[in-house]
Amino acid sequence: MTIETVATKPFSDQKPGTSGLRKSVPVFQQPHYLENFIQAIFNTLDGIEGQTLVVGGDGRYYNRQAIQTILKIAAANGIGRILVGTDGIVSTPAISGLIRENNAFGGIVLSASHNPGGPEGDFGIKYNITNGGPAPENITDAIYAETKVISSYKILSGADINLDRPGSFKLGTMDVEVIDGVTPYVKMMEKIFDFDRIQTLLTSGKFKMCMDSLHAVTGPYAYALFEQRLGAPKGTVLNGIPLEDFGGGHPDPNLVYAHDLVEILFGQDAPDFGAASDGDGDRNMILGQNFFVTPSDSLAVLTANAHLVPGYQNGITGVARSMPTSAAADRVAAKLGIDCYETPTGWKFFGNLLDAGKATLCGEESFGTGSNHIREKDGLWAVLFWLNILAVKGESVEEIVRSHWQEFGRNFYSRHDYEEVALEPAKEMMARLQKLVLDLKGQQFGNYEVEYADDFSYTDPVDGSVSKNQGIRIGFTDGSRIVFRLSGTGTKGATLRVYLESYEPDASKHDIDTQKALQPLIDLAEEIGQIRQSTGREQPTVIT
Ligand code: VG1
Ligand code: CO
Repeated sequence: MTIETVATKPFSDQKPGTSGLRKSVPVFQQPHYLENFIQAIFNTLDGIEGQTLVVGGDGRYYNRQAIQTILKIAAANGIGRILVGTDGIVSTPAISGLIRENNAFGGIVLSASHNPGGPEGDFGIKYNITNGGPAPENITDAIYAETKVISSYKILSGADINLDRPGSFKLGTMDVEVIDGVTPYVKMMEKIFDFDRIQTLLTSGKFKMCMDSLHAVTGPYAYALFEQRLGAPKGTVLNGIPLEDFGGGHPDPNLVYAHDLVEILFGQDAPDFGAASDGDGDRNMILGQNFFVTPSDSLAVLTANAHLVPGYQNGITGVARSMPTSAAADRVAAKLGIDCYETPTGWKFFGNLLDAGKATLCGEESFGTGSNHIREKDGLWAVLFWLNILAVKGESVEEIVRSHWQEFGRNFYSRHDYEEVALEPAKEMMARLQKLVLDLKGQQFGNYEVEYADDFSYTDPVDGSVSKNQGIRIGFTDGSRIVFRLSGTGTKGATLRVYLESYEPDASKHDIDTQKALQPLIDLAEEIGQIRQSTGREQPTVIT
């Protein structure tokens, strides 16, 4: 085996977004495209020679080929050891756990998460650091700078490694260990949750659950956890076999893309509990019988009930949520007397808070929840957390959420997405809003008075780093909010996200339909944002 040095030219579009570099598969398949980015990662990281890395992906199309290439580039760059999942498949939360347990230097996560897969679908790469979490902006910026000047990469010539089953191999001087990614994850969950109580619930004959893995990465984990370890009947896990194109679906666990599960939970003889996860297993959707739990409410409910879970029974130090996530968790934090942090969108911003012990639980409105057990959001962890609460409380999902609203008030919340709209008008719209917010404070719109308006800027309380331009926030004196931001994970045109929130303390009004309750704010968002004109769309593509 010899090390080749291959001459290359930079690509101008390798800037990582909210969660790594995401592009369509044909873009990644261009000669040198993947190689450049991987070499740029290795060029950027000091002291990586001789170290251990964890590599795995969500199993989507191009996962296997990409892993073989990454292994050969790693070997040529003097990496000491690589742990890679069987078939190259490991969920994002499981990789985060493996990096931590094995004291690895970092990891390479191959996923475009909730974006569709297949030959014309999307692919993605993300670098995770020693704490198991996504690289912070100073590192992703440095990697991007490197991609703009790269002139060569190193690669080992040689045969592919057999990833079909666990085993140990040598690639040049580098050790490659093909490992089972599922068992360590199940063990980690056993340490956090009360498996005995959950098992009693799932085998009682009085409680039925459905877990839809959407033909993505969590299938093997869900079978091992729910059907094997916890005794739920066969058939509990739906779409549990990972497919390269996710069966042609959109592996995004929301009311639109997980519609089969939604139909089951809102149909006749519906199960008591339903859940779904996304392409790489870090997102979750929680449903009760005829009931949808918004991710923002889910974070608040988990925070309020954390003491019921063995892993958090001694209390939690704080909670963190991304800026567009509703303030439901803030109300719980205030009552518990713990800190609540508001960060920009993207899990990488939670890493420092978790490392410093400032936050124990974190969440995003985009169906992401997690804790200090790893440094990624964790879909199945959230499902187990809900099961643990249900097992202890003996109430239904709906009862738990309704009594939560009674106690804390209800934050009506919805996100309107305008997917794949033209880029330039979307950018112009944001530029216009950036100017507009400068003097919105104090202005009156009908019944609403603007309390604050800005382009969100975040100063990390641990390392002092500043992240600007993280989305337009317009907050009103009654606790309502409108947020506008452009997605950093889409791969075609622009995706505009409009986040709407209002607060209702009066329990007699908690039954109003969410879109109706938010209608005045939806109208106001149109008035201020001129969304129709900027997007050329009459309606959002996805409402959650
Ligand atoms: C979206 C979500 C964000 C999430 C990110 C990655 O980003 O809004 O909350 O962290 O996806 O999720 P954006 O920039 O498109 O709004 V995942 O499941 O890719 O790891
Ligand atoms: Co994901």
